[in-house]
Parts: sequence; C-alpha cells; structure tokens
Amino acid sequence: MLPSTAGGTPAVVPGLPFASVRFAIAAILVACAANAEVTITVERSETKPAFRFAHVASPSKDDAASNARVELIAGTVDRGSAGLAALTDGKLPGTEDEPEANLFFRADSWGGRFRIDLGAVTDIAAINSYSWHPDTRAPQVYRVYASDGTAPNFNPSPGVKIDLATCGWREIAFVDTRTKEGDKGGQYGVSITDTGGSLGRYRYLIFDVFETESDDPWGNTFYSEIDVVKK
Ligand SMILES: [Ca+2]
Repeated sequence: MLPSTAGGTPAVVPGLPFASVRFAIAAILVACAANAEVTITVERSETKPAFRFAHVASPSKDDAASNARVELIAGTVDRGSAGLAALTDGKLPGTEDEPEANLFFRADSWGGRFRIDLGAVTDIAAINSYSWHPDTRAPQVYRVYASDGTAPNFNPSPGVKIDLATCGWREIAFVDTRTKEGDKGGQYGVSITDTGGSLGRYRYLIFDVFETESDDPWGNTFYSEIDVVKK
C-alpha cells in the first residue's frame, strides 16, 4: 500500500518525482488503512540542540516502549552498532556519526526485521522514530505492523517470506523519508498518528527496516530511538 496525498501535500513515494522537502518543514503523508486514517509526519533538522522539531515530539525517555522487549526476527545487526537496545534506551547520539549510539543493520544488506513487545495491550496514540547521520544513513524507510497477539493463528516471529496479514498482524504505515533532491543527512523525526487519536490497541509491533540505497554498502539507517506513545 502506497501513501496517498492529502490536503494538497505531496506524498513521498519511491520512484516518483517529489518536490524537495526542506529541512525544518514537515511533510505530511497520509496512508489509508482499514478503519483508520494514519498520518505520517516527517521532519528533518540540522540545527542544535539535537532532535528538536516543530511538529514531531522530541525523543522520550519515558514512553510505552521504554521497558519493552526488542527482539530480532530477521536480518543481521551490524557489529559496529549499539544493537537493538539503542532503540528504547532513551539515549541519543551526541554527534551526527556515532555508530555506538544507534541501531543499524549490517553493511551491504537489505535491512532487518525486529519486534517490540510492550508487555501488555496498549492503546497507542503515536509511534515515533528518530535517526541521525550526515549522509544517506539518515533517512528512514520502514514498514510497521501491529498485533494484540490474540489471533488464534498469531505468529510472534514471522519470517520475511510470510504475509503478516495471514498471521495476526496489521500494517500500520509505510514510512519513506527519502527525497529526490537536496541533502540527505541530518536528524529525522517521524511521527505516526491517527486522525481519530488512536492507532489502535496493540501489544506487539514489527518493524521491517530497509536500506535507503544500495549504491554502496552504507545504506542502512542509523536509528537512534523509537518511542511508542500511550493514548
Ligand atoms: Ca537510543
């Protein structure tokens, strides 16, 4: 499912022309999901202090994902990265190129899949993701799925060849913050919300994270933090 346009704002769709998104300007994407209208707000900043945005909340140390279990399902975490723990530790990189403060997947690989277990079914108001790098490892490309884990055929660790819709998962959003023109680097903040105020009641999230480019081996995004905001 590709994001559609809304309110005259162009959506970022891979392979299609897109008016360049200047940093500090929010791009609003709207993806149509069943029974809901999901809004994806994207901002890029190169200014200090880090991770301050006009429309996307700054990363939180105390959100519904702060004590979540994060587990790898597919792909290989790069040994030079901080690993999955960096996603929910509430800590942020202090510079634009700090591998040990970010999660990123192995060089020259497609990306990876991980699951966040919130520990209990939670009414989710927002899913926010943050990244920082000087170049093409700054933009974010991922699909996020959610489940309450109650479906009889629920599969908590589906491989990448399995259709998640067939084993208890629902796609929430497809995020792609890449732009055709302009600088790629900087701090990116993404906020996924719903016009109704709630994305739904879920316990588990799966992120399918993809490399932003394959022109060289260094296309896997430096993810600094993921927040899940309880309604
Ligand atoms: Ca972190």
